[in-house]
Amino acid sequence: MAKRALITGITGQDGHHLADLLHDKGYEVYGIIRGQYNPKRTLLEREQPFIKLIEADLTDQSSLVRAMEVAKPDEVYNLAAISHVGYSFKNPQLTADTTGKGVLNVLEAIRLSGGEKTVRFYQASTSEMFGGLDYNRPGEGYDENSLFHPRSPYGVAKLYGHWITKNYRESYGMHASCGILFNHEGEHRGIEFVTRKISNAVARIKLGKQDYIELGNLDPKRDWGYAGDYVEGMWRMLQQDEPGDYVLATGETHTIGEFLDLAFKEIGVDDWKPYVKQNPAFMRPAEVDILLGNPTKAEKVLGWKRKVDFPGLVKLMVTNDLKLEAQSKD
Ligand code: NAP
Ligand code: G4F
Repeated sequence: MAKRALITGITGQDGHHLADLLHDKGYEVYGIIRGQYNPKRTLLEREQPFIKLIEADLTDQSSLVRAMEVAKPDEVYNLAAISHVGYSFKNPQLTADTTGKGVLNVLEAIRLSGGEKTVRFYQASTSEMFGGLDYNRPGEGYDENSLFHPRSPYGVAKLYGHWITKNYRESYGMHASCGILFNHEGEHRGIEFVTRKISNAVARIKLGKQDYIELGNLDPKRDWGYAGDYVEGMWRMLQQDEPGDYVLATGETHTIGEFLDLAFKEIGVDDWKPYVKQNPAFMRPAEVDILLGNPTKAEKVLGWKRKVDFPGLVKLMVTNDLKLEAQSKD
């Protein structure tokens, strides 16, 4: 019998990669889609017709119970969230309801539908929970035992999701695991995130469709990996006999300036400064200055290792956007 997986956040970047991975492994894949008209539905139905879509919303408990009853999953991957840090400052309550309490709604839906002893659960925790402020482990990076100090409504909401998942593991013996994932990017990354915003703008500048790009703070450093590598780690967490928490990261950190260097070099531009303007609108009330992860536990226990390195990631993203922009008229 094929295993069955239910993915929340199916229209997002990680949902796309994870659905492909599970489909390739022979799973029956169910995905939760929200809204009475979701513009991403058509694309999803065209590119990934194997996904069985269920209309539900993370803020509507009854819709999640129904999703559990329809999908009857062996594994639930909770990827849905308000995931943009800047947006979370402007919509903090929506972020708390979705990114925080939404996790509780999924866990309760599993229990209410009788799955607490049989269903395996993955929670999308994040390096944003560390916050960068207490960074005191030079060269080592944050690991599963590091202190949390979230710096945004998003990070705070994710910390609730992280702890309620651990609480359900300890209270009800659920096979519930948290992946503390550092930034991961790629061809399916939303245009609102800095890496894709840059790769898209670089492609448009090369094709004469755009003159410059407006960005916020260029100093922060991130541990950037490739999303396709990270969904493999999510799956491996749920194949363990025991649930647990794992950091997935590359162990390298780079500034946005370094991303710009490599991205513009892809189109033959050595100095990007004439093409970049700073706009305070893209700055945040509080910033996470540096993120660097230590994936030793995941490497040892899960046998997980990232495959795509930083230059490879930038190249992949710019190449993809050059192709897409060459095909589109606007
Ligand atoms: P993403 O592209 O922003 O996708 C977010 C998904 O959540 C979308 O499918 C969105 O659906 C869905 N969603 C939002 N509100 C919802 C609601 N009320 N009910 C149901 N679905 C809802 O995020 P991602 O990059 O794939 O990340 C996946 C998860 O990992 C997120 O939880 C994120 O916070 C976490 N994470 C990401 C990273 C990273 O670097 N990518 C790192 C650590 C953790 P719509 O299409 O309808 O908006
Ligand atoms: O690309 P970002 O928006 O990603 P951020 O804030 O690191 O969050 C992402 O990674 C987290 C894991 O650590 C996830 F949990 C979260 O869901 C999301 O996927 O911003 C990266 C950096 C920030 O320091 C931001 O201030 O880039 C800086 N930045 C500078 N200019 C910008 C811009 N970010 C965006 N989005 N847009 C700009 O114009």
